[in-house]
Amino acid sequence: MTANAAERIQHEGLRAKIMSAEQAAEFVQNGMTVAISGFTGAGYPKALPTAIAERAKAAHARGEAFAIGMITGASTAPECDGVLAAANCVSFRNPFQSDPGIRNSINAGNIAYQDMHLSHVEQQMRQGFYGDFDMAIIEASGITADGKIIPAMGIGHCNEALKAAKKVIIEVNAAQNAKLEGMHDVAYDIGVPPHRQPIPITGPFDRIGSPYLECDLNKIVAVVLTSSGDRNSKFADPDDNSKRIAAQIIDFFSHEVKAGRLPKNLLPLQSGVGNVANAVLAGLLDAPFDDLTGYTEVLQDGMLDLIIAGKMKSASATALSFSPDALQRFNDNIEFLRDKIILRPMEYTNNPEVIRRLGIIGMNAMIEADIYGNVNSTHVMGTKMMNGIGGSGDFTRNAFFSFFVSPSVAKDGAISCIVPMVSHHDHTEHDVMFIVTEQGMADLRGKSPRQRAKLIINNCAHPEYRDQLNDYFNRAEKAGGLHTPHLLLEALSWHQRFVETGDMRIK
Ligand code: 0RQ
Repeated sequence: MTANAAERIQHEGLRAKIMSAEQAAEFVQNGMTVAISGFTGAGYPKALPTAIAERAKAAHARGEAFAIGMITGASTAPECDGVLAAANCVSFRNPFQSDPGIRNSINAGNIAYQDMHLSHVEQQMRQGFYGDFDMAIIEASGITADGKIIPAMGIGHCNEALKAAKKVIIEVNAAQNAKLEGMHDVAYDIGVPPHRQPIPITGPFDRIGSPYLECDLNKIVAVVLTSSGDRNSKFADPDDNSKRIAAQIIDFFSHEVKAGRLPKNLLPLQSGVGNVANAVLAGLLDAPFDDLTGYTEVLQDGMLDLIIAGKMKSASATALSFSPDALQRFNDNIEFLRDKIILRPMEYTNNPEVIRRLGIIGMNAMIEADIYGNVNSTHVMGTKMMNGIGGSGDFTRNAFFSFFVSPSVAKDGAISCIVPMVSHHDHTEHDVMFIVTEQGMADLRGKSPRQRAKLIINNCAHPEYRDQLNDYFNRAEKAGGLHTPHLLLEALSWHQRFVETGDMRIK
């Protein structure tokens, strides 16, 4: 990796547009809608957000308004979402975030946040109801002599952003490995109904596009050079709960292979964000499955290690989101990995058509599930936004197997992650097939609501909450029951009790 980012820009005309982040930020005006690259802490611009934040602070100091609407691929990092939120200059944000600063501003009502399925983002950008995209700010790892853009560690919505935006700023980051060139597969023109065509991905590693992003070069108003790493958050080492969750899923896979319902190398795996999801993949390292494949949106440490260990033969994702150690392993092994990892736009990684065709095994973490199998992935106590639904709905609804995983309790046992009724619905009982906690697993396939309730309470809930849940369910059945027994006035009382007393347990 070179320290001279200018060497990464082979196109003469674009070299002439190199300027400082502060100069480039002058193109960003109050009220603009800006598409910004970045997906789960990878591939986000490192310098422009700070320069825009400084512009905003100066404008605010003069008593002038300065705020932008901001559409990313997914979450970015403190030096993107964080600095912009701190400067109070984001009016609108979608589709997914995880930075504490922006989360607080969203929950305070200062940012209008639209939490949405990632597979919808590019399609909705094309539909035009966001208005014009004034600017796209895209991180790249280089620019070829003919002006093609070599993406960085994440693609997300970059292809659509470059197409939709009136003006473009490219940040070329020399800290990104130059050997990323060739690992991407950027397909365009999914088409608009009624002329949309099938996406020709019939295996997780099919290539259907080109390794480069492209745009009208006349739209590029600035090229900014940077040299700093992605967010690269460290994962917690898998704890006992995560290991128990992983072990149950792996046992279940063995059972399904034996029953002839899964091939020996399973089906392409999708794994969501977070420590538990990553731990499940770590568990597969020692499991008796080989030639695994991945078709996921974010590829984290667990999947990388499966590939390096020779357990997984290939994986497709839209972003690489690694801890610092895993990034080192990625860079050390990049020659080996180059023909085993493919990075695509999120419209393809998360496309329901492809997910259904490939028969993905979707594994996502949740905040809470209710006794009937509805899942809340996004809202703490029904009101506080955590991160967003991200791609969990794209996969859950369309997967061959859809798992939701979580420890059975949070906050030292004061919160049960199995509740009578979820305080916010992201995934309905119709889509959720398996719930797994460290206590056990509930296989909800082919079960009625009452059958599901018994399984979820007795297999998945923490023993401290089982009697309380059974008591709720039994009283709801006796009180008239019907198809899905509930005591409506009591259904959300567990959350209310936590809000009032700091504990869901009835003492
Ligand atoms: O709080 O941070 O204060 O300690 O939630 O919980 O158990 O560490 O779980 O890191 O795996 O994240 C659902 C948020 C889980 C994530 C969620 C508290 C708990 C802790 C984190 P602290 P854990 P994880 C593809 C898939 C939606 C998007 C998605 C997520 C914190 O997985 O955002 O799946 N998913 N995308 O204490 C109150 C409860 C709680 C609770 C846990 N019931 N009530 N707080 N916590 N359960 C990727 C993309 O789409 C980009």
